[in-house]
Amino acid sequence: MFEKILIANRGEIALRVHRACKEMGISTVAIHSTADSDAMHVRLADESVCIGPPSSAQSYLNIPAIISACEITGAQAVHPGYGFLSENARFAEIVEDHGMTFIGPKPAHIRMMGDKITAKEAVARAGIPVVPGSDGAITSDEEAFKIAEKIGYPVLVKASAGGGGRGMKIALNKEEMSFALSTARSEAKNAFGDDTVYLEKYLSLPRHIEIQVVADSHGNVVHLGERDCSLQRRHQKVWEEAPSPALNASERFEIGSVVVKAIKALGYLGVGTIEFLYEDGKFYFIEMNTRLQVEHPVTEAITGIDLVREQIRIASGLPLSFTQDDIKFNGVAIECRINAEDPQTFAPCPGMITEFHAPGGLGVRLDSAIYDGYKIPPYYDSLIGKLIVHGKDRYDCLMRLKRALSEMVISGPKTTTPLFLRLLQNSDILNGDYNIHWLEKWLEEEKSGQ
Ligand code: MV4
Repeated sequence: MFEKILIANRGEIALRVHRACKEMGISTVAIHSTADSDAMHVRLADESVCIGPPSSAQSYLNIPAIISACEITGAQAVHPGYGFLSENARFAEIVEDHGMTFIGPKPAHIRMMGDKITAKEAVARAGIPVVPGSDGAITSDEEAFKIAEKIGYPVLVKASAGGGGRGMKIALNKEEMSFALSTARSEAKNAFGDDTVYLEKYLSLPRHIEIQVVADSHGNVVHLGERDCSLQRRHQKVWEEAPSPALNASERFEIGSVVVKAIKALGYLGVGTIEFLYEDGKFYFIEMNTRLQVEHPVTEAITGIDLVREQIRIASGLPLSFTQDDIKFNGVAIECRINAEDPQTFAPCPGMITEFHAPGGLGVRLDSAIYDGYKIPPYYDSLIGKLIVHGKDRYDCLMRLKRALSEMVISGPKTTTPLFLRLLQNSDILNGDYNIHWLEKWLEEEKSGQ
């Protein structure tokens, strides 16, 4: 087992990883920008290294500076958290080339899943159901027309280098196709330097349901059920829950078995998430994430598995500490992302936290790196905390969520907390009756005073 791990991240996820390390008797190295000298992840770590100025490009994305920090401190492994360098295959390779362990999947798998066409081809071959569409890249308008006629309009043009919704264009009919193709191409070229696009049947009102998997280096693969992440705004998740209100136990078993078989066939290692659109009782693969995800705690709540601990064990060559039969899904968990943003306009609100009181009690977890007097810097993501509540059933969980949100005090910058209290008054939310477009539609209606 590693004796020292460098945590190549900041904020709540750096704390999350630090906590797992400490419980395993591992010492931690924090890295930070000059804007984060007073950050909690720096205060808690056993050692810290300042790696550059505030901008992410010069600090948390600065590979030479991070490798130097590893060498100076003698860290044996690097945990990338989420975001930043977590899905950068080149970074994973460089870490390994310097004789250290990257706590994550093999670079080849990170690269494969980073390209959406390669990812879709690979998972389809491994038996995962995908959205009907083109076999790989679209090379001409004529080819696109042919495929669209076959699968039926509306269709979606997607960028292969994309993900997270960037470079996506819908075509409702043949007349809109050429324009959708050319704008998707030019957006993709601009954003990613790669104008490769592919075509999919457009699913109109699906849910976003993702399956958590864990795979060790001994050939063991286990799924930890699903998370429903349909409540999003501009491709940013806002509320996540497990299990999905839309699935029953046999559907869960069915998709879980398909995914486990595929992950084995792919020879995947580490934690991973397979994202699906779910419509009319059917699953359609869209993307695979090769990192620990923001919303991993809802899965931890209902399974009792510490996902970061498992990541570290897997990276050091140990087997999973459980089998599929050990996994029992217990109750319901919901996560609310607390952002330092105006709850109406979603404009970022950095600044000083003048008062902070964390909610607590049975079934309540707050993952956050804020404290009284902490000044939220303007340079990074606006996520300042995740409130995760767990209850014996969905009703219990919703009541507990309302209680915990009402207890929480964060003064100074505006936060998205009031948004969740309003959502909890909505019958669709209480019934679990929502899809990927529900939240934006509701926000639109609220704004116009309906
Ligand atoms: C889709 C889709 C409908 N049909 N693919 C958006 C981000 C990227 N991960 C995939 N996305 C979508 N792909 C087909 N064939 C609708 C979306 C989509 C979406 C997906 C998940 C969560 C929120 C979303 C919001 C808008 C569109």
